[in-house]
Amino acid sequence: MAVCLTLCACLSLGTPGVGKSTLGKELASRTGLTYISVGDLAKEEELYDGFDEEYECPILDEDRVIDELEDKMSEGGVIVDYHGCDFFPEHWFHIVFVLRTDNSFLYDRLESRGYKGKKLQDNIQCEIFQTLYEEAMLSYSKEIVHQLPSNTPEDLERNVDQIVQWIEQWSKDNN
Ligand code: DAT
Repeated sequence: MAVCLTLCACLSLGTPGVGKSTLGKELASRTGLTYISVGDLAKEEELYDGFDEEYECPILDEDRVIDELEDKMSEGGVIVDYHGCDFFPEHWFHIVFVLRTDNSFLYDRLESRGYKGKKLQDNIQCEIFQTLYEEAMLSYSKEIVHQLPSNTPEDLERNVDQIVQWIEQWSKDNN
């Protein structure tokens, strides 16, 4: 008998440097879900629509990103990593987690990534004003949005364990 499983889809959100890709890759190796970095996908497929001189970064072509991800999302079983979320269809995700990092840790991580000046300050402000957490709370049902601290390796370990448990529970409840 064929069994059709509904696969959980997770969205990992947060300011650059909070640890989304580190967490997403670790989760993928623990759960067998597929890790998708929207930033990497955009780079590989050149899903851009111009260049933002002020923020020194290419502008994401959100419609093309949605088109590109549509098939994978309908299969499910993915962990999507991106800093923002307001352009994703709401029904794509079953669990949304927003990683949060204290300024002192985030400052060092972004500085060692080569961020400086306005770009560094803007990203720190983005974290202080919890911009992406609020975007997530406006874009998804509040019950599926979870805020997680991401300051230390111990936080990372705890977050992975917790999310693995959520995914297992979600799979039991929905299959
Ligand atoms: P993001 O994908 O959000 O931009 P990242 O996964 O590349 O962030 O992590 C940025 C840096 O911080 C990288 O050197 C790994 C480190 N890091 C990530 N999560 C951490 C944690 N919980 N504790 C300590 N360092 C962490």
